[in-house]
Amino acid sequence: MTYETLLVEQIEGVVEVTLNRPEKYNALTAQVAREIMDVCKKVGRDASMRAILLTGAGRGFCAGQDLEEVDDRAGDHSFRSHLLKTYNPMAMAMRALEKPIVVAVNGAAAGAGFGLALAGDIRYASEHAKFVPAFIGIGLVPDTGVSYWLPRLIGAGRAAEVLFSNERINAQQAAEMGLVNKVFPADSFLDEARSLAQKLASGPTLGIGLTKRILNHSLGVSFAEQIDYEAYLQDVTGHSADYQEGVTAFLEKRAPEFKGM
Ligand code: T3D
Repeated sequence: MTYETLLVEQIEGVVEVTLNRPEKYNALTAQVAREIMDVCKKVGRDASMRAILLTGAGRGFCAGQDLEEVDDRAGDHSFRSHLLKTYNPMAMAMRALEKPIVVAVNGAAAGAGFGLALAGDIRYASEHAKFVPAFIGIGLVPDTGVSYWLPRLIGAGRAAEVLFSNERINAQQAAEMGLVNKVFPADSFLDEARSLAQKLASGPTLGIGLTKRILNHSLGVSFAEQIDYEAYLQDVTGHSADYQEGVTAFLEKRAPEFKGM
């Protein structure tokens, strides 16, 4: 797969996506958003692609909107329309993809780049990672789902504090708050993230994908609706080859070989 702004490589079942504008801290443009959406579409359609690993080239993970690219902020520029065409569908494509997305946060994740990191499922951080809201620093409200995930991950009061004050969060603080799952030394963190992505890719990826769907569903419904939805999807996974293999392997006391179907 060839892209202008991304490096994309399939390694066994994992599609490794590297944001590749290092001189700009991998700042976002409409093209980057389009390319991420395209990767999600391809991965969604290809059974051999069972997980995504997303990271950034160079020192930054993603600095949010490329502030040098927007040339008509005054006048008729519609910020709303820009988001509806770019970062909203990008974040939706990542959430809707029923395959796991591991985000390896190598450096600064700012503004919409913070949202990009939060749109993945599991975040591993290098000790050099930092999360920078950035929006209020330039007088904007959050976008790309930051105002959705932040209160859910760190609590409403803490989210208000971080977003109002544009507080920079370092890797250790991010782990303590639950923004990232784990922090590793810079020289080993990518291997750790790769190893997690490979492990997920060789797991029961139908079940993982539907678990992602079930978690998404839980965010907007009552307890009664959620357990009803669990029962519905349990029926789907219960009739899968992976379920048969999982139970057979357990009874035969061997490791299961999941196919993701
Ligand atoms: O405006 C609209 O269209 C609305 C869209 C909104 C969506 C958003 O994402 S709003 C938020 C936009 N992002 C920001 O405001 C972040 C701005 N950048 C920073 O705050 C810092 O650069 C970082 C926290 C990301 C990193 O800090 P640090 O100290 O590690 O690095 P640095 O020296 O500030 O930046 C390194 C280089 O990246 C530098 O280039 P240079 O001087 O080496 O040539 C810097 O200009 C460049 N860079 C960083 N962020 C951006 C950027 N270039 C373009 N756009 C950026 N957003």
